[in-house]
Amino acid sequence: MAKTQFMTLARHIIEGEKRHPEATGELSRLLSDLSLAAKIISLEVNKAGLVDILGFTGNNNIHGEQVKKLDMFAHDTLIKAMDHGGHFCAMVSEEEEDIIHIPAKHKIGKYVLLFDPLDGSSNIDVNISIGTIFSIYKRITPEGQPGTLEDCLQQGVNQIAAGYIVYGSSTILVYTTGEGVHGFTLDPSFGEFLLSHDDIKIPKKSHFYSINEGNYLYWHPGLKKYIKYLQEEDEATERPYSARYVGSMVADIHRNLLYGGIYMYPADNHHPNGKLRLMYECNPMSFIVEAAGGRASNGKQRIMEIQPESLHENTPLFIGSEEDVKMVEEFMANDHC
Ligand code: P6P
Repeated sequence: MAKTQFMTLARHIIEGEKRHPEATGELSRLLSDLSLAAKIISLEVNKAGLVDILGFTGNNNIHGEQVKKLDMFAHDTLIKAMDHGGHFCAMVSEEEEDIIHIPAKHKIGKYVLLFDPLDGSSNIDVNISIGTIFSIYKRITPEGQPGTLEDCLQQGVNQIAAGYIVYGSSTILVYTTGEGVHGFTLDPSFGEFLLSHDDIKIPKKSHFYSINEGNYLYWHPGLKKYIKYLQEEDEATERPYSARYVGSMVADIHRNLLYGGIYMYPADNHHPNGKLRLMYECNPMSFIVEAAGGRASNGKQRIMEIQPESLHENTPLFIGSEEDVKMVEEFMANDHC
């Protein structure tokens, strides 16, 4: 694709679809609708400190976590932006226990959207980057009727598109349809996402690692040995690695995507299946990282090959530079517990 100035997200998606004669153009419309929601959320996130939407709603989400107003704003904004375009038969959000069905007055579409409206929201009040994550599948049940759990609980390998928006020093939307990973930076002066990171490739090996070392005592012995290995001095293997942990997975993985690195949220004594959610956090981020040449597993199995059993199930996650993820898998395999 010719690299031109002012390559907008909409144009990039359309040009990508031109390579597929069978494309209906629906995916480009769907992703454009999603980018509108991202602009609205970005506006609120970037002025959260100035208006009274900080602090807790006093409500808890289904995971018992206190919900910040901005979480619900992002959740509501995404639903309002996506429920009437005729794209979807069902949606799933971290903030909603059950499937979100399309209102009867709207056309039922052939896709399923799963999303985490605002990941890392505990960082909102301290001005640390947070993000929206989305995952898109084609339905597998007959068209024309409401989507079902079967449509939503598909393996990650079935995703047709995935992406995230990171609200940081700038707002960047990164997406993949499986043909490369592309980043677009929002120009707030005229409200367009412009291509800024074309065809991102994650370095095969890195010298950054991201993990909450406060949980060290609870880790698998092999993981303990791996982290200690990273902290040893060896110039040839660029050790010691640098520790980078934002407390916001989207921010950590975005950095690792560009610079190389491994992000880990393992199972531990407090989180027997890890903390992160398979369907709307780990699968989409895995689709993106693998499309950029990286690797994503639960320590033993490719994330995108896990057969989901429930909408909000957790999974351990090791994701990033291919050689780094392979190495931590080896350390844990060699130290059975
Ligand atoms: P901990 C945010 O709540 C999140 O889901 C990820 O974005 C982040 O990396 C992780 O949890 C932080 O969890 O237990 O290290 O505070």
